[in-house]
Amino acid sequence: MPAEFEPHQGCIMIFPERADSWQYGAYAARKAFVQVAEVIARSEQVTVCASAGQYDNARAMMPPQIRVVEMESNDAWARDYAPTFVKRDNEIRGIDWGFNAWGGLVDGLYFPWDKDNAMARKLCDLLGKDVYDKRDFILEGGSIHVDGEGTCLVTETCLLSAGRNPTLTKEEIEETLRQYLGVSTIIWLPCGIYHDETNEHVDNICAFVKPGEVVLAWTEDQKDPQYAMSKSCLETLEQAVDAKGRKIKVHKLPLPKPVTMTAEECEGLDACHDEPTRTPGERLAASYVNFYIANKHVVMPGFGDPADEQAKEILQELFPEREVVQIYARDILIGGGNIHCITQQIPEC
Ligand code: KQY
Repeated sequence: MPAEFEPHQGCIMIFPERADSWQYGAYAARKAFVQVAEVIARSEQVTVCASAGQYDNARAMMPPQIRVVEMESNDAWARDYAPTFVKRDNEIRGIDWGFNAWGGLVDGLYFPWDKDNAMARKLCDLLGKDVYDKRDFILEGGSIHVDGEGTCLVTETCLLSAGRNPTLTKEEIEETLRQYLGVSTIIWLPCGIYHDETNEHVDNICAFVKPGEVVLAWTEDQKDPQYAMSKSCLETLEQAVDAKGRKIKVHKLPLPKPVTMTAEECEGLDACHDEPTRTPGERLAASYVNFYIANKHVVMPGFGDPADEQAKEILQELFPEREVVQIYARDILIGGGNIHCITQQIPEC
């Protein structure tokens, strides 16, 4: 699997609409998705999937250079159910993993998820890519990060969760990642971001910025439960050696102050499974690590926090060849993820 910082053919996104994920009919979220798509489309082809009911609206809202296709989904997390693209014999192929809404009937986030689960194959057909069928293994794209040189980062909380692949041992899970992603070294971070409802996807806590170097979400506030979580990840990374035998260089990326749901935002969300989707004061899994590396830009979230600027400066230093663009992403975060979670790159051959 090529790293995200390698050249892309394009990027896949999905137009948001479900009323229990996106407040007030997803109007604000859609505007944020359009901004993300527009920045990415400055340097690579963006394809946006929209339901039949939202196709006209998506086409009208998205700038003309963005391709909009009709494809049904249950929600809008392209990172997690668009194919994971890998390269073999100078050909790009897609992996169709099993998807069960982040934990199925154990601790999944909605039901059903059948349309999401069908997307990877449809997208491979649309893009003319061969597909590896691995639907007997539950994996979301946001739960893996690779360096393109044989190393994969994951979290134990997610990949070993009871709702994913409970019949497989850690070694068997590693073997599947080795076989399908072409990696030889898997670095298991113990956890991710506090209150991350995906069982703490790695793409919210830690990401490669180049081979041998990562950014790690960090807080200096020892009273914050995130402090011990980030510290345990740092300790793992300090002990780790990547597939090429390198020690990992860790760049700390500050976290914003805790971001919590307002009563007004909660009122704008439909219930899910007869229960409130979110409650006032609930902490969201805000992190600047959830950025997308496009061919000429890094698209990162902002939260209206004093740390926005500092996080942007750090990323700009780490990506001197790309322009870092920060997009106010609270309306994406309310859905449960961020810019990395709503995008999936298609690597160049
Ligand atoms: O990859 C993600 N972070 C998506 C989470 C979706 C949660 C559904 N509310």
